[in-house]
Amino acid sequence: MTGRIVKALSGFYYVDTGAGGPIPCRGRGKLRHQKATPLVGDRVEITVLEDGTGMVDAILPRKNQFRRPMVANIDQLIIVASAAVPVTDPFLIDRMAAAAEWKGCEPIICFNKWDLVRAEELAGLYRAAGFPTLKVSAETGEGIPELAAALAGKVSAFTGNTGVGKSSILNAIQPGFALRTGEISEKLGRGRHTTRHVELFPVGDGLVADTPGFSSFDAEEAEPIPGEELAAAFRDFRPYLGRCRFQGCAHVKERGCAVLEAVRAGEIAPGRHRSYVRLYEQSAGIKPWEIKK
Ligand SMILES: Nc1nc2c(ncn2[C@@H]2O[C@H](COP(=O)(O)OP(=O)(O)OP(=O)(O)O)[C@@H](O)[C@H]2O)c(=O)[nH]1
Ligand SMILES: [Mg+2]
Ligand SMILES: [Zn+2]
Repeated sequence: MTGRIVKALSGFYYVDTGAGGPIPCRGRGKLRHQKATPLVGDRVEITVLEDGTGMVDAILPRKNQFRRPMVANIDQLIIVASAAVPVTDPFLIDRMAAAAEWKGCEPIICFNKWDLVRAEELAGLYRAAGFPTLKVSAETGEGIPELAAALAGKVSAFTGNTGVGKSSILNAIQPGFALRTGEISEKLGRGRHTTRHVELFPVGDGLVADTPGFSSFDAEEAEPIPGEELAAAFRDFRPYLGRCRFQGCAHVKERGCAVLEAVRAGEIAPGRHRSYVRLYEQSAGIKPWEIKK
């Protein structure tokens, strides 16, 4: 039988085969020998045993895979951001958007807590950069129908710093989920990790993964993108690529750089370019085996 892993917890992979509930499965030893770790979102072949549990025999080829969050075969990454506590560092948005783009996954920027802070300027910046941008409030329900419409027919994953309201948004879309959400620790300005595992939920004819948020401590732990492929993962840079004076221009501080010219002309937001430079500098330290599309 084939199915999709919808949850991975305590050594079991829960496989949805489309009939009945998800089947708890163990991984076969040979997967370990192939160093293949099944991920939530993986399409897998399983054998169902007499006791109703199963074995994962093989992982079918992936469209893409992420380590932050740990998911595979994602069509859309919903980057949840907040301009209220805990405030999202735009660098995190840029990093996740570039990773999604590079892996062939559509980034959607979703500003939550719109009832508390209407971050029009920031949202406008991302809209101008060419991203689908949503403004929602899990509290009042504002923008939730638009988000639900964007999820239709796709496999999506929520990501964002802990406490931005990923689980709250899912509950707003479908109150029946009753996912646990956590109070923000005001003193620290960041949430505790409330969601502790990745799980895919059906929403209409789509699937959405709730994921644990990242904290400020692992903000530097990136999805590594090779430096020479980074500029193409910034969709607002693309119109200028190939127009620099020097071939192989890094778009950092080179003379005659068309990207830098566009920043000076106000066509590319300076903050987006700063994020690019920060990721470009990090890319120098990437080991080849860390790179996984
Ligand atoms: N005012 C307001 N509060 C919100 C909104 N969305 C979430 N919250 C609150 O923010 C806190 C954190 O929400 P969660 O849904 O647990 O955040 P999360 O992103 O799932 O966090 P992790 O699971 O730790 O990654 C809770 O106290 C929510 O009630 C919103 O749109 N408006
Ligand atoms: Mg959560
Ligand atoms: Zn350049």
